[in-house]
Amino acid sequence: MIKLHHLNKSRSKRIIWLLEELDVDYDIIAYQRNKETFLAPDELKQIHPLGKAPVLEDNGKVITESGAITDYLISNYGKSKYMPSQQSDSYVDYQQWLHFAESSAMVPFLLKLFITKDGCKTNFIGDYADHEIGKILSYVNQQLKGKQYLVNEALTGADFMMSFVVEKADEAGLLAHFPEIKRYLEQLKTHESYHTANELEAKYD
Ligand SMILES: N[C@@H](CCC(=O)N[C@@H](CS)C(=O)NCC(=O)O)C(=O)O
Repeated sequence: MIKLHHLNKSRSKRIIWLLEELDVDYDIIAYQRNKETFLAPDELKQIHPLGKAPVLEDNGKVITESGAITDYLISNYGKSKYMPSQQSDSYVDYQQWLHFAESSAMVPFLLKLFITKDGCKTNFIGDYADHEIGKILSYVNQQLKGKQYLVNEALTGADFMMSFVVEKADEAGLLAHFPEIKRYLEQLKTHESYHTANELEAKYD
């Protein structure tokens, strides 16, 4: 049975909608935000170290990120509906919207939300950012243990996506306590194309 770990007032609502539309059997495991910090309760970390919702469990797999969950559910339970064929042009549009919803579109909304919360006792923006960066780097560091790359021990799209995050953390001097990430960054640098990209970036700067 599919399990959805759902946090109140959160992105997991979109997954509830999708599960309903797909008409699959599932259970909701509900969590409540802390009323002051608006963060998820620690129990959510028992299912995934980041302690963020939504989290989906299916067939022994734990899946995070609402975009990835959406892709997974539609690929596995969509009965060839809800996504264009991978060979079509519209598949590219589809992927763009999937990623856009959680990146470019969300950033200004989150900023707005944080501004409304700043000034409260918890000094929301600064504390939240430090706390989240630490959490995210610890998670990535732990995921990289014993691995050269993020997925399948080969260079994949995941590494191209994550290279920017890791470089920014390095530039900000945040990697001193994250040796696996430092080693991973060195691994990315073994690819000639990585350096070609840096040279091209410099050329066009
Ligand atoms: N990009 C992630 C975002 C996950 C996320 O930040 N979820 C929020 C709820 S909308 C959360 O769990 N916040 C509570 C916390 O960080 O403690 C996704 O799309 O699933």
